[in-house]
Amino acid sequence: MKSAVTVSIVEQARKGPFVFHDDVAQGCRSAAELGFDAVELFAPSAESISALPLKQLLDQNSLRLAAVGTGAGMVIHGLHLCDADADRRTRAREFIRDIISAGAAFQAPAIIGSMQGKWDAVTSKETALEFLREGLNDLGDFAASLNVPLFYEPLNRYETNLATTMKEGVELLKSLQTTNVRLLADLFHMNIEESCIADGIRDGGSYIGHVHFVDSNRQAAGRGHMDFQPVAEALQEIGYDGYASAEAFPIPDSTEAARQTIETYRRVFGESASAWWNHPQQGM
Ligand code: LER
Ligand code: MN
Repeated sequence: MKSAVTVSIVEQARKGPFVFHDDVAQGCRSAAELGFDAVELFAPSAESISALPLKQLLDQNSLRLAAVGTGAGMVIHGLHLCDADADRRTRAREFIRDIISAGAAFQAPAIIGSMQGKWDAVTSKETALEFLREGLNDLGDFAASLNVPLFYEPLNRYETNLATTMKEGVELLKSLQTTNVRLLADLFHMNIEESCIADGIRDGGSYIGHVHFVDSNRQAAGRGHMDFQPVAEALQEIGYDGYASAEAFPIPDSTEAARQTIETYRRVFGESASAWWNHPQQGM
């Protein structure tokens, strides 16, 4: 298990659930000071990632890049993979493809969350799922060619109507030709959609490649009413060894949200748990 914290440089997402905003250098410094292993970056475009002195900032702070978000394609351009318009679907894919490349330069997988889109009055559920599968197959194989997985994130019902639970996510992944797509388990979405969050983690099992570590109210872990102990146990049970990445509002401020996250992370995935994760054979 490794810890990560989100940094957004998307102006239009200034009110979004990201711990650090606007300044990647400051975000990296704070993340390193608090002892995070990595940062997760939400950027307006692939070009804006390439324009950053990211390698230098990561190296200076001994951080890794955990993942890169693609949601700016939706937030800024209104693009998504299920658009009824074929040209806009192509543009959505190109936007994601470029971010996959930018992330892969740092061995960081890209995340498809809001870019998955929704079905609606124009595009039926079956057609939307077909579009989504086409997109995931294409982008999953492209990511494989760059030696990174691609993360697909089930979202709550207010943000998508395609896959909202881990079980539906697994079904979707099983229906793909590509085997390079992994699930992102976001605890905030799971708190809304799963009957039991720990069972949802078990449903996702070995398909889970990334975790958004956040509380029930989208605030930093420890500031809501989520019981993290069963979640940690379920993650241990499935042998999860990816990132727990804080995708939370900067409440009361960025530094305090990050500090509370890492404190909760250490409490629930404490010493013995990390030893288990580092040496799973001893715990089995
Ligand atoms: C993206 O990771 C996500 O969880 C969205 O709900 C953020 O708005
Ligand atoms: Mn998320």
